[in-house]
Amino acid sequence: MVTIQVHLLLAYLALLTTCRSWIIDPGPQVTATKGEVWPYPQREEKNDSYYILSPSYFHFNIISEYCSILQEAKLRYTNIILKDKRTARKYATDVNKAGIKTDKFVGYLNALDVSLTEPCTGTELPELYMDENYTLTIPLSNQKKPVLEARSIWGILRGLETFAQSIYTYDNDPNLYLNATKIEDFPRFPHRGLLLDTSRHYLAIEIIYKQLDAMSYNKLNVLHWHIVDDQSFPYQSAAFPELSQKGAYNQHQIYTQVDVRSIIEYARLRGIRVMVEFDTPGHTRSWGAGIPELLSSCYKNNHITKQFGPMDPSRDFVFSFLNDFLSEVKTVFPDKHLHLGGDEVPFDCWEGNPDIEAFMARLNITGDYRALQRYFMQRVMNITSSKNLVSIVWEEVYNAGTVMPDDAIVQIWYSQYYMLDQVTLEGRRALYSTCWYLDHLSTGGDWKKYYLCDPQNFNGNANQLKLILGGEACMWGEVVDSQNVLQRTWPRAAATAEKLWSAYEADSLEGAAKRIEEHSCRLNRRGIPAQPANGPGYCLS
Ligand code: CP6
Repeated sequence: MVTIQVHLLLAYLALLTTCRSWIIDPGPQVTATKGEVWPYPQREEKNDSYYILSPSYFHFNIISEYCSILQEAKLRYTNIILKDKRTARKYATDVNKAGIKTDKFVGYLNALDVSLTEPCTGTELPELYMDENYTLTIPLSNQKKPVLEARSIWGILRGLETFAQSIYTYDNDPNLYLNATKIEDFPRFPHRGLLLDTSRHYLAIEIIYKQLDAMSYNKLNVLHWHIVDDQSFPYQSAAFPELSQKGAYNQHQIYTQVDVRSIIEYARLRGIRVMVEFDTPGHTRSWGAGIPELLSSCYKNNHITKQFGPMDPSRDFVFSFLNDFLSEVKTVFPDKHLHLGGDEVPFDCWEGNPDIEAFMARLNITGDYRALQRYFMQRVMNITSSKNLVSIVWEEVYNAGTVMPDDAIVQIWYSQYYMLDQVTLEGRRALYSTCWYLDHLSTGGDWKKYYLCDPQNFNGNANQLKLILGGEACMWGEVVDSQNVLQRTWPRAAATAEKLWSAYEADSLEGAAKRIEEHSCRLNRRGIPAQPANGPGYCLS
């Protein structure tokens, strides 16, 4: 009896203590790190010794020849570092119980040498497989100079981001701090993308700029611009202006040639490729507003209806139009890759259309709509190849058994890892997105489910693994517009960014939670309205 009472008392006390800690210690769910880098660098030797970086003296010292991308980056990062003072929570490791600083003060850091070891003209374009390696050395002794070194301008850009993220400060402290470190960094995958959809909702140019800023803060390097779709055609074509005149939601929500070029240039200066997608033959209803002959008419009980389906493969006009249209696209979008879509092709409007049925009979494929789908995509890919562009297609094109150019890339969006195995076993390159759909919401802190995904989680040999170019976080536009797209993208896409940049076993969920807590606040300070990364907590502005 007595023992039972003792047990009850102990249980009661335990409960009381737990409740008390809930009541009197309502701290953040996850404590943020201080000056940690996101995405996590490949190799880092960090030290407790720290420098003080005085805002009135600090400057970048460029010890290479003139390069305009570098000059512009210097201005941006000078702004970020000096105007955007870090505030991080004070840490027990900084002071011992007597309140004395235990970390070692190395000295004042007034300059970072920036050394680009190979020439840069300032006109270069970011591309697949570009060199993004860099080393950042903040030495243990102030006898040696701190230096950021890279062979290419893209590596310098990534290194400047790392340097800026490493700086921290304290509440009410005018100084900036930086720990001694040696970082040797490079990306795990060459293609690290974010898909934005500007058809379901128009995204203001300023919002696209913010997305590009945020991408550069996460070392993402491809903007997959799903620019048009069924719902609207906001791309203003120079050769076919009727497409946006009739197909855009309205004439305010369009991207002019100047807008598109500005976005591409803004991205280029940050080492980000713009890979545009013109999805065909499905997802094209808005094209029909301007040029109705492109689409197949739907039939019901042998009668034509007012409905339109995918592009009409039976008309030569469709392919000669696409040839002309894609010629323009190639002059506007300088990337060597063109995304042709090819996803979710509905057959119901090809079925019963007498012209299409007759055409299929001529091809000897009566009743085989998949064969017609293959025919369409093959002809479009012949057009892209003839323009020396590399095709990227959604996985349906591959699954339909389409004969593709050897260099065509397959983007997987609904199949699991086994499809990566299948595609790469043929020696074909692949991108993965299945696990990174940002329009799928779950409860707070859902970055973790994105963090647990790895595009090399299949039993492939070394050659297969090399064919995985990376992946993309997809922010489809049905339920996001300029008002909420940034909040919904960040910091969730940051999880994808780290999986695609950092080493296979970069960090635990626990470690990542602390760093993403800091990173999300960092994005806020830099003007990106990222939502809270974890549970309850706070940012110091
Ligand atoms: N739009 C286009 C979409 C989607 C695809 N293509 C999509 C499909 C399913 C989900 C999310 C997005 N909205 N053109 C598929 C690649 Cl769950």
